[in-house]
Amino acid sequence: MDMVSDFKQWMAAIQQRTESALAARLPAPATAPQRLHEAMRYAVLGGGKRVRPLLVHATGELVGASPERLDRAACAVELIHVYSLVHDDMPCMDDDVLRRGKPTVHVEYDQATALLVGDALQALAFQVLAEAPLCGSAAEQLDMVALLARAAGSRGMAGGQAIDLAAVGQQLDRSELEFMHIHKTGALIRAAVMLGAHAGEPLAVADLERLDHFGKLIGLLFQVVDDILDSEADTATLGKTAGKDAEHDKPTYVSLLGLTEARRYAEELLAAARGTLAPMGSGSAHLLALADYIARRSF
Ligand code: GRG
Repeated sequence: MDMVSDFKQWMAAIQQRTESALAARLPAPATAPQRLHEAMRYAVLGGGKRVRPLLVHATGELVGASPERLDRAACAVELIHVYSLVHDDMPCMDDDVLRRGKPTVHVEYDQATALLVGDALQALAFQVLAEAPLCGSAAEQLDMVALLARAAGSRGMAGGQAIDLAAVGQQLDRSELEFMHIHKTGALIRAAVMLGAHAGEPLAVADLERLDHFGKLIGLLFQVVDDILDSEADTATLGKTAGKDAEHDKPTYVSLLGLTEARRYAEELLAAARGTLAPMGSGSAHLLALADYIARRSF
C-alpha cells in the first residue's frame, strides 16, 4: 500500500476509535440531568476532524504507548477542544449559529445549557485523564494532568481567547498576532503532541523538546492555514475584502501579511516542523503526514 493510502486508512481508523471512545465516556443521554447530557453528546459526537486526537495517537505510536491509553488522552484533549468551541460560539463571544454543519449548542438548546455543556466537558476531560493509570508512574500522570490544565488555562487557550477578544478593532503587529495564536489555538495542539509523548516509554529530554517544538510549530501552522482558508472562503462566497474577518474585524495572518506571504509562511512552518522530527526516524511517519495534512487541508 502506498504511503498516502496508508495514512488515510490510519486516520479513518483513529477517527472512528476516537468517536467510540468519546461516546463511551460521555454520560448516557437517558440519565439525569437528561437535557445537559443530551447536549454534551450533541456537542461532541458526529463531527470534527479530530486533529488533536490524531496528534495524540501519532505521537503515542512513536513512543510505544498502548492505543487504549492513547484513547483516553485523545478524549481528554478533544473534550477540552469541544468545550472551547461551544463557549466560543456563544453570543458573548463569537456569536456563531453553525458549528460542524449543525446549529450551535446555544441555538439548539439555550445559552445556559451551552455554558454548562462547556463546564461539564472541561471537568470530564480531567476526569478521563486522571481516573485510571495512563503512563509509567502516578507522578508522570500528574504531569500530564498539569500539562493539559496549563494548556487550557489563562496562560494557554483561555488566555489566548482573552487576547483575541481584546484585539477586536485593534491593530496587532506580527509578534502580537503570533503570541495570541500560540496560546489560543497552539497551546492545545502542542498539548496533544505532549500528552502522546508522555503516554509511552520515558523519552530523552532532547526528544521531548523536539516534540514540543514540533507541536508549537504545527499549532501555529494550523492557525495560519485557518486564516488562509477563511480568507479564501470569504472572497469566494461573499466578495468580502480578502483577509478581514468582516464580522468582528479581527486581525489575521492574511490581513497582516497578504495571501501570498501567508502561504509562504505556512510552507516555512511546515518545513521547520518536518525538520524538527528528522532525527526521530521512520516511527514519525504518521506525525509528519499529519503536519502535511494540517498544512494542505482544504477545510
Ligand atoms: C472559549 C476558552 C475559550 C476558548 C476558545 C479555540 C478557541 C478558543 C476558539 C475557536 C475559534 C476558532 C474557530 C479558532 C480557529 C482555529 C480553530 C480552533 C478552529 C476549529 O478547530 P478545528 O478545525 O475544528 O480542529 P473541528 O471541528 O474539526 O474539531
